[in-house]
Amino acid sequence: MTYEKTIDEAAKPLLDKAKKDKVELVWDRFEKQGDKCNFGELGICCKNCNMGPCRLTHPSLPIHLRIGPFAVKAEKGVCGASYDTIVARNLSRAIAAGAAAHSDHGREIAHTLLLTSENKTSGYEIKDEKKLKALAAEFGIETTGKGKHELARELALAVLDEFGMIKGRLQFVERAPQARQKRWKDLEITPRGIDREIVEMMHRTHIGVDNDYANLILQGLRTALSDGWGGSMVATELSDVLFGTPKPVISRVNLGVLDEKNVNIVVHGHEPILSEMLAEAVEDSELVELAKMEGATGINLCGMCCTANELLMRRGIPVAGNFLNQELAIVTGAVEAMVVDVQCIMPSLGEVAKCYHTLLLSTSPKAKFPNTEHIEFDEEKGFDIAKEIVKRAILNFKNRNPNRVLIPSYPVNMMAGFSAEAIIAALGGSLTPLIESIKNGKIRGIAALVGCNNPKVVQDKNHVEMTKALIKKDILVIETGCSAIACAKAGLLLPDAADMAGEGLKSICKSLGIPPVLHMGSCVDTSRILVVATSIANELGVDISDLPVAAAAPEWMSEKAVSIGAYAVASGIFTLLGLPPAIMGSSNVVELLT
Ligand code: BF8
Repeated sequence: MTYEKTIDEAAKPLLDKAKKDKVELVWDRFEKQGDKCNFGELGICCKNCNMGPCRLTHPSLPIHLRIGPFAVKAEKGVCGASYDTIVARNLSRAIAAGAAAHSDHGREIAHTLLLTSENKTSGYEIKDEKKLKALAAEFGIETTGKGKHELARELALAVLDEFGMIKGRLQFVERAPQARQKRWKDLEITPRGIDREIVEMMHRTHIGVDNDYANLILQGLRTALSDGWGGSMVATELSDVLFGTPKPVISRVNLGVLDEKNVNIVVHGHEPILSEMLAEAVEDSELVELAKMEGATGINLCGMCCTANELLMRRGIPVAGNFLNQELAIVTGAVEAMVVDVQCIMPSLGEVAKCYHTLLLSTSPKAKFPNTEHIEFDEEKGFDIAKEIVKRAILNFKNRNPNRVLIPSYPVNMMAGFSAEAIIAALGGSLTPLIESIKNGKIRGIAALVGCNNPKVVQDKNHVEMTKALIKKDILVIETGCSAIACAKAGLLLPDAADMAGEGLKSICKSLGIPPVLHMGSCVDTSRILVVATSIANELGVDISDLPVAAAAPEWMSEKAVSIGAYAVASGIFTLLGLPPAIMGSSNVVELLT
């Protein structure tokens, strides 16, 4: 392969090892795809009914697709759908899929809270009672004289109600600045119910329903808002109630966190329901003893992708990597078990695991994978199932072939755990010092970097280069998801990284002992960024769009990132995408979105 694949130094030796071990990786499959489909890239291919698939001609298509025997001459789909309709429908469906992923995650957390309040779970407890009370009050629940389980039950039921549409608007919408709420109301895009917006989006994009591109995009924005101010915000807030609100923690990152002497378990995916129980199970004294009896020093749990972020933020558990590192973790030959739940898990992992001794375990009834053993997770027996998984990993230690192990030996240190509450605490109890620093020019603004890796670009390079350029210009950077992991690997999540910042930002970071790049959590925790932006706007009595706040997804690839981008725009945040979405086939849609 001729192109550079990654700037992650720990990943590079494993690319060579994969080649030697004859393991096909994401970059190999990317190359095999060859040139991308021109119609797909422009967003002018429609598969929404069986009169198609339809493709439209376009001036930017290569000549052989416009002239000659294979030319596509149609300027409308069979049903009459125009460029604008097809592009808007495709984009809106991507938003709906991304919003569904985040929101279903939120539903699972709410359901776990409900079961916990009814003493029907094993291993879970309510860790942040202060937040439980505050949220209950926000939902209009009488809190006096009620125990935590009673309150948790009422809150969980109220939140589960947000998925339908009995109230007619989401509770957290009221957190937004008044001017923003008015804008949504005027445009008739105030989200009414989490599931409702997603279902309506799917309905409208069925053949012969909504064919007006602007109307489709407006519903796309309402669907995205039901994610940012609904499903994702629910996931974050209730996870904090159950598992604790993050505070600053020190940890380590990159594939070097795998340990040659320990049983290595990598938990990969998104929902903390599973990973939190695994984190408890690896501390079980009988299991630690068993690991020693099997010849290991102990058990090393580490995370991959957003599950990693969840465990890191609340427990300081080390992070093995971000999206494009997942196959390479297995290529180390040192992973006894990789345990997955939902989202961003490559279906290739089973094939990769077959080349080594790694036990690949799926756990969600929603997500099964080829060449993977399924151990279904169930909150009602959460701790027992987690112990069973850890035991299986320990018993697999003897199957590791030391001659096939390669662990890069240099993990990077990092500081994470910056929830909105932790940022306020770091500032001494209020956002005023941050606002004053922006007013007096020491900090020139805030940039939120989010989203994925994508083999279309060199892994982590856009995230890291953009972050370095921003902090140098005295712009505070806040990050979530794979973006935060990318910058952590590059050493930017350390207080010492302030030396790379401009003088103003550097002086603030040094005085507070914080990095110039703040890790705010997993992808659903991008809702924390909305909370911070809203708090600043409300304190100043302005709209979010009046603030020097911008967002970017420099290496995005998932539909969840499309939903995040859309809710950032609809929330009034100037937003940049590092790679173009498939909208260039409609100049009207491009103009509307930009
Ligand atoms: O939800 S940043 S690759 S891991 S989609 Fe996935 Fe993208 Fe990573 Fe987390 Ni978010």
